[in-house]
Amino acid sequence: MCDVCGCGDTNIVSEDLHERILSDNDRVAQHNREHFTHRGMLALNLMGSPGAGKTALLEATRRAAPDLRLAALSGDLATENDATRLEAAGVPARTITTGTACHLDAAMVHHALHGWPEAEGDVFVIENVGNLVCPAIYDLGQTANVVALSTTEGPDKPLKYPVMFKAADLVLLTKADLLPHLPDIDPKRIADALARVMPEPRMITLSAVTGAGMEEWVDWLRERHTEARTERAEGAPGAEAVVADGNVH
Ligand SMILES: Nc1nc2c(ncn2[C@@H]2O[C@H](COP(=O)(O)OP(=O)(O)OP(=O)(O)O)[C@@H](O)[C@H]2O)c(=O)[nH]1
Ligand SMILES: [Mg+2]
Repeated sequence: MCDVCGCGDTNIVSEDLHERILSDNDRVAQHNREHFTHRGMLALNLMGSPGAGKTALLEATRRAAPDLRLAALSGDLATENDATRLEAAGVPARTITTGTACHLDAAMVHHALHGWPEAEGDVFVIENVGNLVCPAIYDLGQTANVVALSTTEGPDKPLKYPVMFKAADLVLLTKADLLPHLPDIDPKRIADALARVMPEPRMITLSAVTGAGMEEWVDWLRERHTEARTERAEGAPGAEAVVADGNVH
């Protein structure tokens, strides 16, 4: 739960008020979505536990697909470490500093886009705050949700944190290079658990260290980016609603 919004604690924020916060959030999220759609960008909400390997995944994606134009917004409570790492890896990146908030919301992303009008890319990744609960509840205007789950977290996580995995379009089982050292972890058990919570289960096992599995992930990105571009070309609802200069307002 955050000190900022009191999410999850009905003593601080009543259910009615929480509903209102979410509906205000959805309105701004839709506005962000129009911004991404208008530009033909694939916008991803990348979520997962602290240390699941989200930033390392983006660094490895840059290495695996240098032609794919990536840009990232990294949500972080207190540092700019992730954006600094990504910039060093060649990925244009900015930080959203959340202070005590345990998730990003649509207004934070909207504000960050205002401060970064030149943000471009084929794939725009919003790396959410490391947390397996609250980030899944707040729509940011993304095209798809991607959840990084590392091999060391254990196979029960999809069942223990169903809200996160129910919302996932794709789960990346990260740190596959550690599997030989984890005799109790069977990726098939993780896939079975995901099949019980994800509406359309899809898991890619990969390693940012060895590069194993990265090709399948990059193929997924390219396919989804082609869909995003097609949506723009066909004039998806909302695409024309963004003002003529193409910036978010
Ligand atoms: N062995 C191994 N280690 C990895 C891999 N990916 C990430 N790591 C390590 O895991 C640690 C956390 O990685 P990060 O990329 O910072 O994780 P994160 O999810 O971005 O973390 P937060 O942003 O703090 O939530 C680092 O020490 C990485 O080097 C991997 O594929 N294999
Ligand atoms: Mg990170």
